[in-house]
Amino acid sequence: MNKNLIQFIIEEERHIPGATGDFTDLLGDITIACKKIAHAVNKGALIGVLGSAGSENIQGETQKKLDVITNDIFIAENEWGGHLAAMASEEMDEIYPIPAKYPKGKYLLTFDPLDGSSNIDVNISVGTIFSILRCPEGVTNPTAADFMQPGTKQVCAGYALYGPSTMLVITTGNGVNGFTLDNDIGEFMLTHPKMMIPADTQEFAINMSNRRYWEEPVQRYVEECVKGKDGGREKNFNMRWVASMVAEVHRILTRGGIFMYPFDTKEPGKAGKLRLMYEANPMSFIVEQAGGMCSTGRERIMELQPNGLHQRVPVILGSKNEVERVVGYHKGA
Ligand code: P6P
Repeated sequence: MNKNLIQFIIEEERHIPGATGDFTDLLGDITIACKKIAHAVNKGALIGVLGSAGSENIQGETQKKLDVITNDIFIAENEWGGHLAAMASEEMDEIYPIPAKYPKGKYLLTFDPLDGSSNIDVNISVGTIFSILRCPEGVTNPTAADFMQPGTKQVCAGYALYGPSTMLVITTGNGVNGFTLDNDIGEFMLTHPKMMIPADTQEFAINMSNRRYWEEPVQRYVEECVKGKDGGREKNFNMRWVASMVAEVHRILTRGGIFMYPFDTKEPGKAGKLRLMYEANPMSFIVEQAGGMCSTGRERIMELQPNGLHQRVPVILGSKNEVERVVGYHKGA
């Protein structure tokens, strides 16, 4: 019989000295939020949640109604439990301190409540990404500065993928495990234990329309993939681009691949498109725990010292041997 997520976490927790069950309860609250988001995403037009909210987030991106709805769901499910001191979201300019009427806890939560939301109106898979940090010792009223911890400090990272199946994939630093939502009983069941990324791949994912803005090492790598055996590589490659990072990462966890949203000169002052705190770092923790590699092209993403809640970074992640090749091209440039 497949284990459900909470049973799996409780059994994991027994290996963690001093574990109090606080983390397990927090993950339970996050899981309920993901189930509620899955329901809203699945109902879509039937309950009038598609289309634009008529507002913009701090990124200057038009918010979809579901961006706002899913952010509200994450806040409502996680603010009352007493496990968090504060939260931060792609959809909120500032951090969200836990209201005084609720007890505060020892964790900080960052999340992108609906990643890939530009796909929601065209019924393509979207996801939720979350990351759990420890609130610094003795800090009861955290500020944004208390969130500025490198990815190596993450206690847990996970994503929910709202696709043909709704899945939850998490790591607490002891490998990566995938759970599928059984709608008949409303539980996430362990279906993909110990997920590992093959070290080699013949599939790359990048938004080719940005090609003229990339740096030379990325231009070289992608050109070689496109040429395949005719360009010096030992194999031919296939290309994918879903424009939903959660779907790309899940495909790579399942069958290998390399995903790149590299540095580009498209918009001056933007180091890349993806955000460090609630996209690049949680996905890096998951990918590294599954034997993959994550780099900006020049540095390991999880070692970056954050300097802002909504800081953007270049992201090159996936099958270790291919990411190492791209990093090598950067070194040689
Ligand atoms: P583009 C979604 O908006 C996102 O943050 C990632 O999920 C996705 O990989 C990327 O942006 C898509 O960007 O420029 O191709 O639309």
